[in-house]
Amino acid sequence: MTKSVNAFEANFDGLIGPTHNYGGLSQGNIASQHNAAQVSKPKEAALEGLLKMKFLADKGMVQGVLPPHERPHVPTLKKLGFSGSTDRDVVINASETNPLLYRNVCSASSMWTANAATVSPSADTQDGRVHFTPANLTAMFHRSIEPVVTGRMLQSIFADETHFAHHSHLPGATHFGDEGAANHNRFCSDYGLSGVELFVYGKEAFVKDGLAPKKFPARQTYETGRAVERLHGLNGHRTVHVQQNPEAIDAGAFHNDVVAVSNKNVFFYHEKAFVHNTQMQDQLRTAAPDIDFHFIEVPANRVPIQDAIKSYLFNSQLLNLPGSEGQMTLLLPVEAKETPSTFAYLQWLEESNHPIKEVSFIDVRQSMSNGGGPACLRLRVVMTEKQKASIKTNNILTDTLFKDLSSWVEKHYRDELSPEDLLDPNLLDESRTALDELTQIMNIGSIYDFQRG
Ligand code: SUG
Repeated sequence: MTKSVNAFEANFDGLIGPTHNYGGLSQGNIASQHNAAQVSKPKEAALEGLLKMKFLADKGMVQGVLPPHERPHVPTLKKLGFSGSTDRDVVINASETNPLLYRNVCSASSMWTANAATVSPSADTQDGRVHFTPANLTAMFHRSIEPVVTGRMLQSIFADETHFAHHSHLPGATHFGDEGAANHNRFCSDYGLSGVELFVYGKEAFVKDGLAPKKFPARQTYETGRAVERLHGLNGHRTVHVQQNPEAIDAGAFHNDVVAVSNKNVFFYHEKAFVHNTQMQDQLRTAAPDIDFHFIEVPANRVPIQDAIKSYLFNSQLLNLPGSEGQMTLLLPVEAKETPSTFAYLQWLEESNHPIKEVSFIDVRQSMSNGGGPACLRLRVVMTEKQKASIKTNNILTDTLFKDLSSWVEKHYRDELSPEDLLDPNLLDESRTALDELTQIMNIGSIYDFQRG
């Protein structure tokens, strides 16, 4: 067995941006479709997100923060031929010409950092570095404009090349559709030991008439997982690729993390999550005989798939809180408490003989109304103390950073945004002023296009 180094899981949450709104942009995401054109509350949303981060930091978890992206995104508008003598004119031109298109470049969707990238810890990679591949997010236009800036941010934070390796996002069309860590699980006995990485895909891109959802898009392909496996230098024997159940995608599980969540040796998932559940278990056990897997499969007759999706039971964080002696905590959205079948299941789970010994609930309703639960809001980065110490930017949450970010939100964010408010060109300057100040708070350098001229 390989030697374990002392490693831990850090969670990097996306700070919710000043243009948080309900654009109705994501086909196949029930909440996004259902809440289209509702009035959003950007300040409340960002403060909810910060409180979630603080909750975990106070429990002793290493909690990181990823800054929001610049929105409205003028460089995209310019690439699409919108012009004007100033950026404000470009924004006015685009919002008047095509308000629907304009809404796409205003989305604060970078908050869901589970989709920012796929991350492989150093214990799994050939060169012993942590590898990052930003997700191309090709399935949805409003998200496809994220990867370049995401890559820039990750490179600024995880800058030390002796510890971290960065790849470009995958090229091409939806054939290499990549939604990042939302379709990726890593199992291990201990964070510092070699793990097994599980890539979940919705369809195979280069197979004719393969199994695929009928109603909603399969955002991630098999070929994508294989490409990331190669790029990250993963051991092929300790990498598994399985297909998500098309039925789950058609019911609204647009990412696998809507129906499954893992931590260390534990996999908590819905009966309808995969095409072949038993085969998935066998593949994992064969790939990593050293890991004592613990599977918790939630039967559909106790929690119907629709309830799992509505409540986001699985879009929770499964955590080993420091000092918990190997027992796990599940941090869920409050909606899971309000849905009778999921609440009853959770009460049973806490009493039963499973490693999940505690359930906690957190209010992230502003994000949930766009289909983003606690797990969507975080990117897991397993790292060592040495790797963490190499981070020189101010991205790890402390009491001071929490206070600074909360005051920053209070100062710059609007209380409400209606679909009409989104067309207000003043939002451009408001956001830029806020983000410029944020890069100073975080000491992260000029990551935004508007700062680079
Ligand atoms: O990609 N919603 C996001 C939600 C992402 C959730 N992430 C994970 N499951 N990991 C999406 O569909 C809605 C935007 C809008 O409609 O305004 C949106 O992009």
